[in-house]
Amino acid sequence: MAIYAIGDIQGCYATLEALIHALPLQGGDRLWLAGDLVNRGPRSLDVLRWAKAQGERLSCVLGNHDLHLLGVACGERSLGKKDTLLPILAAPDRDELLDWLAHRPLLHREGTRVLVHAGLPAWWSVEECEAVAREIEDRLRSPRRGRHLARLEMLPVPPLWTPAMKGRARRALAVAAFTRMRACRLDGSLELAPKGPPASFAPGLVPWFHVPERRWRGTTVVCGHWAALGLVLEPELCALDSGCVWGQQLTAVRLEDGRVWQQRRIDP
Ligand SMILES: [Mn+2]
Repeated sequence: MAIYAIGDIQGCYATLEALIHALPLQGGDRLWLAGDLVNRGPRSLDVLRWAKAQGERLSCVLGNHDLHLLGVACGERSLGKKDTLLPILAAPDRDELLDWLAHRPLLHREGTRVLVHAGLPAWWSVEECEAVAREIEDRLRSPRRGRHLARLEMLPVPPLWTPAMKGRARRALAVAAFTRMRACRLDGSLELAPKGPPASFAPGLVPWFHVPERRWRGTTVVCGHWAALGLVLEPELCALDSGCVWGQQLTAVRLEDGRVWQQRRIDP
């Protein structure tokens, strides 16, 4: 039984189909998706329908674009010029799809492996990350999802967690870390602006997974979100966003042996 982890699909359904077709999937094998199933690419609706139909063999986490879709659908956020979410919002099965999406976790853990869209903040252990993820997920599944989403999106988030930080501020910071983080200062505090590769960072900034005192050590983090970073496989990191939606590759990695499959974007 193998787990195939796939990076940010962002509506590139034809590319996803081709990649899945190339995988030597056998009965009992499973799929992990690193989030951002939707937006920017042309066929987000097909991606959502496909993912929902996979049932128990698929585990996927929420990315920033998935949260944006949920926010737009309940009227708490506006569509941006580059968004390609209208076919979902107009679909006859939109409510089932959005409800399925809202029930995806922010963080999925199996043993020493964690699936999360952007990464884990240095200041929490894996167990602490899981606990705050569960708090947020409960709120996303409640009838007042829109209100909770609006509160989570309140910016600016404080960049660094302290034990005095509880409740909504702690949850907003956790969502920023789990779904948007790339660069951190050496103390682990978030710097959300830089989007480029680590080599372009200002002095004093490091990738989130290289903060020296990271409490989640001992875990392999499977993630996406950072196209400019590209595919990175390290003992504690499996970073999967290889820029499919930007005309590059959609990547799958078999977690058991690190074997890689890639499919160049074929969506128009
Ligand atoms: Mn993302």
